[in-house]
This record gives sequence, C-alpha cells and structure tokens, in this order.
Amino acid sequence: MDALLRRNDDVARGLRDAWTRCGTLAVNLLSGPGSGKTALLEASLPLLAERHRVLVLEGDLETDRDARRIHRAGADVVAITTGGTCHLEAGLVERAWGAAPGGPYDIVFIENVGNLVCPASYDLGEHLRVVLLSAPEGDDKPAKYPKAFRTAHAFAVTKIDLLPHFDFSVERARREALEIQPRLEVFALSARTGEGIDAWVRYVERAAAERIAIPR
Ligand SMILES: Nc1nc2c(ncn2[C@@H]2O[C@H](COP(=O)(O)OP(=O)(O)O)[C@@H](O)[C@H]2O)c(=O)[nH]1
Ligand SMILES: [Mg+2]
Repeated sequence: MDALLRRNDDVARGLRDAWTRCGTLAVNLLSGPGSGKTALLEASLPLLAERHRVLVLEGDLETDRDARRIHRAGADVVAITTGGTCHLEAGLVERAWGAAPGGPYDIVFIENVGNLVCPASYDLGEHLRVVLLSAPEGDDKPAKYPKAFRTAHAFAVTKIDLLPHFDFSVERARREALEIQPRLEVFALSARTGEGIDAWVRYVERAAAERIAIPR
C-alpha cells in the first residue's frame, strides 16, 4: 500500500509541475456521492468559460453520465471510469489529461469519485483541493472525515437553498472545519439558485491568475 501511494505521489508531482509550467490551474473536487460536484461545475462553467479555457476530468465508478452533463454545459471533458475503485489515482488522471480534446487550458477541474474517505489519500497533482458538503448530509461531517478537510484548501457548503428543511448550521460546519484546517476558504452556495456561485468563481479565477503568473 505504501509503495502504491509513493508511486501515486511521484506521478502527481510530475503532473503538478507540468500544469504549473504551462499555467494551468488544477482543482480536485471531493465529496460524498450526490453532494453537488457536477451541479457546481454546471453552474460555474458558463461564467468561467467567458474568460478561460476549461477542461473537466470526470471521475466515476461506472457510467459516463456526469461527463455527458458537463459536455452539455459546453466544456471539454474526458470521462474516467474507475470500474468500481473508490477513488481516482494520479496515473488515471495523467492518462485522461493526455486524452484531452483541445488545449491549452487555463483551468482543469477533476471531479473525484463520490466518497469522502479514499480520495483524501490520493494526490492527483492538483493545486487546489476543494471539499463539498451538502445541507442534507449534516453539519457534523468535518470531524468525521478529518483527512478530507485537513488536506483541502477550500470548503463549500452546497445546496444552501435546502437549509430551511434541514437542521444544518453553516456556522457550525464552518467552525468545525476550520478547527481541522484553519487555512480553509469557506463558501456557502447553491447551484440551484446561484447564491454564492459568483464568490466561488472569483476564488477559482484568482487562483488561476496566480498560476498563470508563473513563468512558462
Ligand atoms: N436543491 C438543490 N439540489 C442540488 C443542488 N446541487 C445539486 N443538487 C441535486 O443533487 C443531486 C446530486 O447532484 P450532483 O451534482 O449529481 O452530485 P455529485 O454526485 O456530487 O456530482 C442532483 O439531483 C442535483 O440536482 C443545489 O444546490 N440545490
Ligand atoms: Mg457527479
């Protein structure tokens, strides 16, 4: 297992270096199944596509359903089907990146397999790791899945349009997540109503600008 992870980390470092050199920001989206990763991308892509070339690498256990949703949203996409494995590995991401239909890209999003446990252990070469938690899942999850939160740069509470129906306190989730990882940028958003999407998109654009400023 250790050897597998070491090999993964070597490939991930190579990917990150290559992306940094060509001015591409890589963002890894992590969450349980159904927290709204694809929906967040669908809401963000029209805004990002105005000024940036974006690629999505779509990880899924089975089916290319999410990849087809992203394609309909107008972005370049490569589907990665893990065939039952509960996380993406850097080697799979490297292969998918090699199959990208165009480029160069300013931003590459990696939608990880829906799972808050295994993906946390696998570096995919990303610059930013973002963990999502939706209102129906409960605000007690950061402490239950600390590795996902500890290794993340940003935390998005999703589906806030549903807050009136659930006993979920954004403040409580925020506080608990920040106790685990104080550097986290915290967002509260709804892909359904669009609330909070602008702030999230500005964050991604700012991060992309910092990467693009790196000499090629
Ligand atoms: N009410 C509401 N539903 C959402 C929101 N985002 C996603 N959903 C729904 O939640 C379900 C799972 O979303 P999806 O994006 O597929 O989650 P993923 O598995 O993390 O990619 C779908 O039925 C979405 O329509 C949101 O902001 N508000
Ligand atoms: Mg999805």
